[in-house]
Amino acid sequence: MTSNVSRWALLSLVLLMMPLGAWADWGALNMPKGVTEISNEVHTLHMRIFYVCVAIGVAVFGVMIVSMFLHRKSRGHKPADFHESTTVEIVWTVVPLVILIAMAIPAARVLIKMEDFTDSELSIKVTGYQWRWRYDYLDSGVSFYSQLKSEHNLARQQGADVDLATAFPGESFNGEEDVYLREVDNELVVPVGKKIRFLHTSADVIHSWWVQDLAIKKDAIPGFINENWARIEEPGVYRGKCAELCGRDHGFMPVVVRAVPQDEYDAWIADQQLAMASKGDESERQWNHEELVSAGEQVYQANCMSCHQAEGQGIPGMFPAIAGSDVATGSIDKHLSTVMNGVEGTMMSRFSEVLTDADIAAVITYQRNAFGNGTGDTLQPSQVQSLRTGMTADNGLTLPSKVASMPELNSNTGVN
Ligand code: HEC
Ligand SMILES: [Cu+2]
Repeated sequence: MTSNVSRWALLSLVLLMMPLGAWADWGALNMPKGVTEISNEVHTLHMRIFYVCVAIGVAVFGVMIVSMFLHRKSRGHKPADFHESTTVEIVWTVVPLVILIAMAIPAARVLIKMEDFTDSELSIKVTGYQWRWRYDYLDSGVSFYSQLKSEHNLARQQGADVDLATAFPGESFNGEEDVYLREVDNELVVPVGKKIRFLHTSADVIHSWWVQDLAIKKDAIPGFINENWARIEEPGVYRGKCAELCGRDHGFMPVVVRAVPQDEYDAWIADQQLAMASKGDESERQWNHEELVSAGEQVYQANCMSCHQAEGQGIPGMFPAIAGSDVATGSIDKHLSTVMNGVEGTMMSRFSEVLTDADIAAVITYQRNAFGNGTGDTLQPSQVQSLRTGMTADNGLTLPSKVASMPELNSNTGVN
């Protein structure tokens, strides 16, 4: 009997030691410390409560194992048969209560700190879309969309067969460097050392903006604004993703936050403002056909190619071809309204808010002339612009008249 017991004891010991082999990966398993004041406090809290749980586990299971061992039947032990011990009841109510209160106090302190948005130095509105993020820097007027980089989007459509070495020559996706499906076209650039307030909302379904290193995971709910803040202490690139099942492609809306020193940030903001201002001018001026086609190719590659494919051939049964498409070779009104408003209930989303007038004019001109479509048509940014502002064409340009009177387009700009 004794040898039986010791054999079991030995086996259990060996089994208990086995996870130690995985000890080296503990850092990857555990919650990261992150790079903000709050994320560090969250981490400390997490570790402290984890150790409390470990201590309780060891104590409870220890008492159980020891008493089972000492009071086993083979030693002739007789069970006690008392009822309603007031002392025991008080002890097992009071002890957990004290432990819970001891854990709740520091946790509440961190929660209150998380909700304290006073003295924030910068506000960024984060809006979720299927499937991209929009960032509005409320203090400087800079705003843009951020979505999965188009090369990654194209590669993922090859499914499990994708050969990353061919799709991304010269790039290796290993360990920490594994950024496959985690890169975006436009990164969220923020200054270090500043208290940044994030305002989370959504334009369609519920999303969730999750960046571990900032200890932020906040639901983005249409019609609501959720708040959060972060003061990033170290410059660097911090990655995250949408953590809500927001539709078919919810796994493909990564977040990339690039934290830079203040002077670099100021320079970046100035660049963005300049770029935005020149985009305004871009829609005023007349473009020539070649300019539109080549600009359109860029827009197409960044925004349309992932579905309609590189040669405009589409994916049969999923995404229609642009090559020889009735829409892209037929009436320009229909083409424009398809791109501006999307097609309700399909994957073709509305681009009127995502793209500038120049982008829309360019991509339409491109689609009407590339892939053998050869219509020879040119659409000017100013035509798209006047459409948006609900104007009709008295500027001598031929405006697609049907589109101009579409109520949906006009209400979009608030001009009815
Ligand atoms: C997420 C996938 C997706 C993306 C990205 C996308 N489209 Fe589409 N597009 C579709 C689908 C799906 C349809 C078919 C809609 C329908 O059922 O009528 C479509 C239809 C079209 C059509 C009409 C084609 C036809 O013959 O019916 C045009 C033109 C078009 N898209 C242009 C664009 C442009 C321009 C862009 C980029 C700015 C773009 N699309 C980006 C999915 C996409
Ligand atoms: Cu989402």
